[in-house]
Amino acid sequence: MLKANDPCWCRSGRKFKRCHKDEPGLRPGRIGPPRAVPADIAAPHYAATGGGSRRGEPMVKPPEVLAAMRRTGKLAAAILAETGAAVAPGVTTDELDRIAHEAHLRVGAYPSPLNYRGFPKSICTSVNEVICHGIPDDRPLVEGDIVNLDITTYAEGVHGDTNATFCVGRVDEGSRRLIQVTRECLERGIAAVGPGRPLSDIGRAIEEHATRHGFSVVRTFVGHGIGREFHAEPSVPHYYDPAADLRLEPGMTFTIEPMIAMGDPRERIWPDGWTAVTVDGLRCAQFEHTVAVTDDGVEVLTGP
Ligand code: EYL
Ligand code: CO
Ligand code: CO
Repeated sequence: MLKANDPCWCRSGRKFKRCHKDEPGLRPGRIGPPRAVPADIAAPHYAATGGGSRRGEPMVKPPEVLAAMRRTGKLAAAILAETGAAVAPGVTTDELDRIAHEAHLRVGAYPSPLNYRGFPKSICTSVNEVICHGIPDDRPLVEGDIVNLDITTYAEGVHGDTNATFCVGRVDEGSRRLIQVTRECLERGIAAVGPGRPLSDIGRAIEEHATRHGFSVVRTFVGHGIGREFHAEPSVPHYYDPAADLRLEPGMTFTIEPMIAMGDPRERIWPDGWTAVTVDGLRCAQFEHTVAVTDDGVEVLTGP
């Protein structure tokens, strides 16, 4: 078992001292019942059916949708900060789900993941080698873990999607570097957004930074258009894809959400149908913002 502060360089440096491969690996915990949302909170269309997003959302949003997305994005950012502040050894991921769920209800918002394609909880919590879509359960966080909290908020008829990776107590140097490089990958992806630029500039910037630091980019899961629907066009790859030749236009809104792995970026899905873990059991980190293309650059809608 890796102890707090043990150096872990995995494949990312010359020293190969200890590795997260030595860890026992995460096991599924018990998942509690879905949390209730009062009837006076407006829910997205899929909340009643367990369906997914509908097609037909325009990529370029009208000003009133952008204005609503600005407000909903700020709600999502505040809920992420509040929930992240509760991350500590001994806290279960279901307790984090409860905190985020209640924060949504307090501001009259619906937690978008709840019953999206049948997802059973209000947020995604992805620990250590979980790439994304981890389901909150009764496992207490342990000192040395890393945990991503992914919050999507639905208010005023639009979604805001943001996530961040947090350290549980003291965390080894290799994981801290992974988290820092992943944060920088999101920043560089955002900096590559502007009117007239090809969408592929985003993935190019992210992949360059990740690989320069010896990490790899997850290819299966991508960023996505967002607005009145949770998931819409375009797809936003976090690696260089020459086929992503869409020219960005003012008013387009999408997420950038790079998942950066210490080792092999390929995934395996747990029998729950959701939890995506790295095939080699090495750790993965992620950060996400919802952004809008502006007349002269980019606006982060899920910023403070
Ligand atoms: C749905 C589709 C396999 C996404 C997010 C896509 C999941 C697994 C196929 C959250 C929850 C993206 O954008 C997201 N987070 O930032 N479900 C999601 N799916 C899905
Ligand atoms: Co998200
Ligand atoms: Co997203």
